[in-house]
Amino acid sequence: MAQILKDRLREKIEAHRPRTTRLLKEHGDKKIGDVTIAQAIGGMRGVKSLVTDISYLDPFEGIRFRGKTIPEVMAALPKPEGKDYPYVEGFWFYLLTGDVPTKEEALTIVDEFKKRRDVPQYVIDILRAMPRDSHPMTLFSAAVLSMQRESKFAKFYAEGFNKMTAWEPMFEDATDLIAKLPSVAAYIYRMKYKGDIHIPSDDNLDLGGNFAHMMGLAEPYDDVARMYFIIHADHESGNVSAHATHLVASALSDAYYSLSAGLDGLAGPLHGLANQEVLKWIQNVMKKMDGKLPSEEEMKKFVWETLNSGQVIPGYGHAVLRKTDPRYMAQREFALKHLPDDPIFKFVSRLYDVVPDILREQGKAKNPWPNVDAHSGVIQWHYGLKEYDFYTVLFGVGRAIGVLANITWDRALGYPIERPKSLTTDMLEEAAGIKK
Ligand code: CMX
Repeated sequence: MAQILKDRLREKIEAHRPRTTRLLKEHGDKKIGDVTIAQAIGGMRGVKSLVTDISYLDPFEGIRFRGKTIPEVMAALPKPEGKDYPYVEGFWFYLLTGDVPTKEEALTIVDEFKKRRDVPQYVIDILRAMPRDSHPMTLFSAAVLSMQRESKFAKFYAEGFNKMTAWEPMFEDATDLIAKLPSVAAYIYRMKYKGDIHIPSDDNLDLGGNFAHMMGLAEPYDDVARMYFIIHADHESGNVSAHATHLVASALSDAYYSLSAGLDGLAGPLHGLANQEVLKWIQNVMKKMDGKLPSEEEMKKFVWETLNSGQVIPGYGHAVLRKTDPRYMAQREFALKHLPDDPIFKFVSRLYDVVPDILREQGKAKNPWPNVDAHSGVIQWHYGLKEYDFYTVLFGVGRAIGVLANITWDRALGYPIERPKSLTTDMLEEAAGIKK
């Protein structure tokens, strides 16, 4: 058991519960916003109706994890010797508790994950039985769902549910899942793209290092993995993957059912799948240009062609952000340091030069700036991970950390089953005064 983390988490939960109880009992009728007809029809954009303390997304500043920006998180958390990015295991500790772990504490979680990372044989059998041309996200989500029989929460519920301690088996399931996901992802990758030749995990390595090793990718890919999983972990709870995970968990479904649902949402092209779409788009342009970097004028032409054909520019725009995504900037800084001359990086930079002005000129997108997905493929491609339909799985491994921290806390605070209210179009027309 991850005892240090579990004990710390218990302290935090016990200190936090009275805050939620008091808000509900004494201030439950205070308003935090009104809902407009546009919000009801338009995907509930901006409706304040979710609570999470794991991260907060400011439209202009971007994400803060437990109050810290991405650069602050990277600077504060303990790192493996000689590495630029922190232990993912320490980040899990931090997201759950809000406390920056010592290196010793982070290493306890490293050890804990090592004990839990083996994937049951039946999961491998299921993956092997699925058509080899299934999308990697389908394989990934199916693998997560297939492990549901391992759920400690489901067992706990079947044996008699206790609301006060329900977070404990949820935490156990979450820990099991985060430990296993890199092994599942690497298995899918090697099965699908690397001749079905697999690399066993190395017990001397942390999660990021071992993932790079199992993927067969050399240093500094270990640091790429650490950075990538951390920056993708959480983006408040209203985005599709986080919200889907939270929604399913609210029915007292366990972490396996919930995460699988979240991953299914992540696989949509307007959400996590955009990272593969960006690379696909760039490859198309590269083919048309015979590998040559387009001039600004030529690039503008390609962007307009995409818009005029009714498609979105993948990697640009956001439902909440109104400036360049700090997750984009974190990757851009990495690229400037490690791969400034990479031809695809130059493509991505040229896009950054032209797309915001074009989207402004088109006048539709509320945010013309790049999001995380505009940059993530370049670094993967540079280090040899060129199978871009795998990129969303990498996003999924990272996203799991945030959404599983969230649903552990959902259980701790006893959040109820989610059930917003629907209205009919007639009712909206009545509210608008169009119809009596
Ligand atoms: N290219 C072209 N048009 C865009 C656009 C883009 N990148 N972003 C938004 N628009 C359009 C929308 O399609 C919408 O058009 P309609 O009025 O014709 O329906 C209009 O601008 C208004 O949209 P919005 O309010 O600015 O954006 P939403 O909150 O509705 O959607 C998002 C947000 C991310 C889905 C959208 O910006 C988009 O489709 N971007 C491209 C896909 C992408 O990069 N997704 C990844 C987001 C990050 C992640 O979750 O991983």
